[in-house]
Formats: sequence, C-alpha cells, structure tokens
Amino acid sequence: MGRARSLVLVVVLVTGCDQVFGLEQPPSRCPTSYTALAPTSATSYRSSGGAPVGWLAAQSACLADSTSRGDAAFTHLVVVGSDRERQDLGGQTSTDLWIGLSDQSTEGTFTWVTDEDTRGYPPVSGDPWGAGEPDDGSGGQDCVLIGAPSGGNAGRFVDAACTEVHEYLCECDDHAPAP
Ligand SMILES: [Ca+2]
Ligand SMILES: [Ca+2]
Repeated sequence: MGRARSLVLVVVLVTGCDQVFGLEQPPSRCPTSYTALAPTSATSYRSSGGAPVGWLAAQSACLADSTSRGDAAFTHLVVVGSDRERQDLGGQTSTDLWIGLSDQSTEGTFTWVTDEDTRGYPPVSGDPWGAGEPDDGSGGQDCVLIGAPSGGNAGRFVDAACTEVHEYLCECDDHAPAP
C-alpha cells in the first residue's frame, strides 16, 4: 500500500514539474524514435536517414510509425505550420527533405497532410517558397521539399516531381491525417 502511494506521489510530482515550467510535451504515445527540437515544442520529429524515397513512400513510412500506438498521437510527413517552425526545422536539415505539402488533388492548391489549421501558411507564392517556386516545372511538380542549407533554396519550399527521391521528415502530434 505504501509503495503504491509513493508511486502516485511521484507521478503527481513529475506532472507538476511540467506545469511549473510551462512546457508543452509531445503526445506521450509518440514513438520513442521521435524527439522534440526544443523544450517548448508541442510536437516531435524523426528524420528518415537511410535511402531516399519518393513522396508517397515517405508519407507511408511516417504513417506506419503510429499504427501500433494509441489515440491522440499521429505520425505523418511534417506539417510546417508557421515560419517559426520552418526556421526551427531549418537547422535540422542537411539535405533536401520531403514535407507533408502537395497539390496532387488540385493543381495549384497546396494542402497539408493533416487537419492542422496553418492559417493559410504558406501563401501561394513568395516567402517561404524558393525563387520562382512553386512553378509546377518539368511537366508536373506536385510534391514539396524543404531545401538543404547548402543549396540555392536553403530552408525554402520547392515543388518537385513526386517521383523524385529524397530523405524526409516525419512529425508526431495530435493532428489527424487529412481525409
Ligand atoms: Ca503542381
Ligand atoms: Ca518547382
């Protein structure tokens, strides 16, 4: 009985610390392979490493991370919901990375892979898109990557052919995949 009571006390203390410091935590059911970029981040991320893949395979791999997890935690290609998040992620990239944005459904209308309300981010053109992007170039570009720091579109969004192969960034948060 005494041991059970101590356990409850420990749980209360740990929970209380988060409240004291005002930290938002990723959903507790996120896979352990996902880590938060900063203590203030409400979401966590996993970079793919390994072999580059097409956009659909990247999204499938992210979705598969949460199949054995409980409710309220969803894994998907990263939804970059603001310029702040984009800048935070920019320091994490060493190569072009697929993100969860595409205009596969309606040409010219880019949508994210979850139901998160990004308040119109990104706009249809200009920052944070790379110069001249999106241009649907080369006979059709419907999937979006964030440019490597070393390239001409460092940290910027670029539409590319979905069949191009790149590494990718998965995110775990409480936003469900878009229908
Ligand atoms: Ca397109
Ligand atoms: Ca393009």
